[in-house]
Amino acid sequence: MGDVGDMGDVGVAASRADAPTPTPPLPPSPTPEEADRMRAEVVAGLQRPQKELSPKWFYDQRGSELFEEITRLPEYYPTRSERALLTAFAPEWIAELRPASLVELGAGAADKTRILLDGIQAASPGATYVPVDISAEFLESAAEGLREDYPELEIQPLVADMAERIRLPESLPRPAVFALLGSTIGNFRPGAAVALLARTRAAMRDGDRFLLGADLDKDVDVLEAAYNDAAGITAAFNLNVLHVLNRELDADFDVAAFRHRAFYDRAKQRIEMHLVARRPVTATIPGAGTFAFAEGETVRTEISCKYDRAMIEGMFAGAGLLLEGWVDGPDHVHRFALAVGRLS
Ligand code: AVI
Repeated sequence: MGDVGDMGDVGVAASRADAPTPTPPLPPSPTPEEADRMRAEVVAGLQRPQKELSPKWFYDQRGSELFEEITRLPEYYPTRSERALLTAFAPEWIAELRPASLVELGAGAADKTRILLDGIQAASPGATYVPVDISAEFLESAAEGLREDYPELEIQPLVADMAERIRLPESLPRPAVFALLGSTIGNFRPGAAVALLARTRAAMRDGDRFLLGADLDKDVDVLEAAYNDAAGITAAFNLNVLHVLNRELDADFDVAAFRHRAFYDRAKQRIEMHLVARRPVTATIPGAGTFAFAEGETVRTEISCKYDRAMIEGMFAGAGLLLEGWVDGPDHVHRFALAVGRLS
């Protein structure tokens, strides 16, 4: 019980997704072992035919701030769409279900979390909230604020990386809602997404529910605008990964030699974000070597999958979950979905 297990290539990206906090945490400097692991992962990605970097490296303090800005951009509809759906549907659903606990994977100080907590405090005073995040600092500051605002709730933050094993409290009160919001799931490849769901399912018992927030396939212009905002915040967020590598690995990426590119791959139903070399350029990572980028060559930094109901149902089935509930909206142009699963 309580073992959500390895979740593959998810990392910090998933744990922070759509969980903007008023004062993003200062991530601790990596230990030598963490730096070694990061170097090895970065090198493996840069040696692939399509060079790749994990989106988990986006989220240092600056990256977290930029992501928070993204969620408020006029073009970036997912946060607003999900909030509208949660506001419309979560209170009644929670009042009926009366969960004794909420486990939020990728914890939130965000207002979407508060929509759920408002409902839970009203329906089940004394319920437990387990926010799960990789950053102890983030969790502590978020938990402090929440304890003041939700005195009726038992708040038990859990520091864990969704990419690693997550051990839930043995005594987690049931029924529990396991929530994965913000379309965090979209940053996983399909196999890893099903693995994440399956491992979450392994922590669930009869009567528990899984609440997924997932972005939906839609008009390409709407999608591409969301990842190519006019203010250039997403571009800065994308390029920030190079600053992270320079700082954490003492690398010498010339950030100005790269530009942001995001496009929708309709066949794969996913946004891809890349960094494009503006000119031939090399970057050295001490202890790992020198990497050459031809002019126009790209490094893929993120995928963001966009689903339809059948895809979510299929992923749930692959993970041993039954799709019990579905709402989408709030309008046709900015469609997002909340999907509810239970053990099948
Ligand atoms: C965190 N994640 C769900 C965001 C997304 O939309 O895939 C990350 C993001 N990347 C660019 N803009 C937002």
